[in-house]
Amino acid sequence: MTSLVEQYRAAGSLIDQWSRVLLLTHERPDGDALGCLIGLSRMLHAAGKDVTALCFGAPGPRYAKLIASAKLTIQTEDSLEFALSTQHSALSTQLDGVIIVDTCALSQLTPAADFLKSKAVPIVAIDHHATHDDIADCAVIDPSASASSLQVLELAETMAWPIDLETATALFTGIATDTGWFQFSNTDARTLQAAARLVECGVQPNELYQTYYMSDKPARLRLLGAALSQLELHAEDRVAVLCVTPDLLERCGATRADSEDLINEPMRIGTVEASVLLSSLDAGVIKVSLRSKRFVNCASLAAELGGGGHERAAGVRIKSDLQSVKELILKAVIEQLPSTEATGGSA
Ligand SMILES: [Mn+2]
Repeated sequence: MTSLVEQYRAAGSLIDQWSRVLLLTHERPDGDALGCLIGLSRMLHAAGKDVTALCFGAPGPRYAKLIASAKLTIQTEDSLEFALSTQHSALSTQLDGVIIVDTCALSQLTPAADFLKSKAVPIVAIDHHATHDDIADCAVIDPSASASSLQVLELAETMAWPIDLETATALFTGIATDTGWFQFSNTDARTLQAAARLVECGVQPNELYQTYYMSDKPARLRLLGAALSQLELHAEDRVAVLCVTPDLLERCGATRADSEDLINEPMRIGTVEASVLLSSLDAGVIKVSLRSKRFVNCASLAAELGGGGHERAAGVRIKSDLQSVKELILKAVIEQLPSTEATGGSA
């Protein structure tokens, strides 16, 4: 078993040899995905490398300032889609390596899946998810890390890559958002110590909090209110279900990005053990997000249905109608709950 430091050194040494690097992360990138993408691309750019960071899907509006401050052009998939889908060998002549961050699952990298499977270019993966595919030549997979941005920070420190304020801000963003601003169960000493090192670099946590959580547009709050007004509680109020449909988004003048973190709201209810968010996407696909407090293993539940994630937070996409998916997920979640007598709950 190689130590974490040795794994970082192996990944870092490989990256150090590359001059043209493509950075990839999961579809619909969150704060951690963007933190890794922006942090890594700044550090590699500063080292004189030619870096392309590719986002599949637009980042949430709250991260506009982070992306702008990083002076980074995050390309959308359109610009490279043709190359990823059809020109693997041509792309391999333009790239020395690919770094995948905050995922290592082909199902979350659909537009690049064929390219990655072609093994045309060496792949490094930095990920903290329990479920992953065997696609990387060199992988640092660490489910005990609260965020991939924490892994990127540790990688940078291991390799002595300089970390400037914007890089530190990006990595702090990733760590803070993946831990629910240091509230979730993944917030450990390693996380807080890493956050402290980033604050020593000049990061201003309060300013970032204002930017990310106190800068919502009215449409987002309208969506929150509308979704919560239809909140369903099942199994003695222990399972909460929220649904976001295109119709609801339209009524609120909101976009899908506005539903980020919506799933955490029902967790405020004392009795709620698990929260389920069902979002209907195009082409009859339902995106299922899962969160749990203690008993429900979201990762295994999602994995059984073809998705993945962490024990307390996971997701899966299912091609079916909303009602069928709701019934399927509710049954699976409730099966994992202990009897109410065992938890001391009232019947
Ligand atoms: Mn993450």
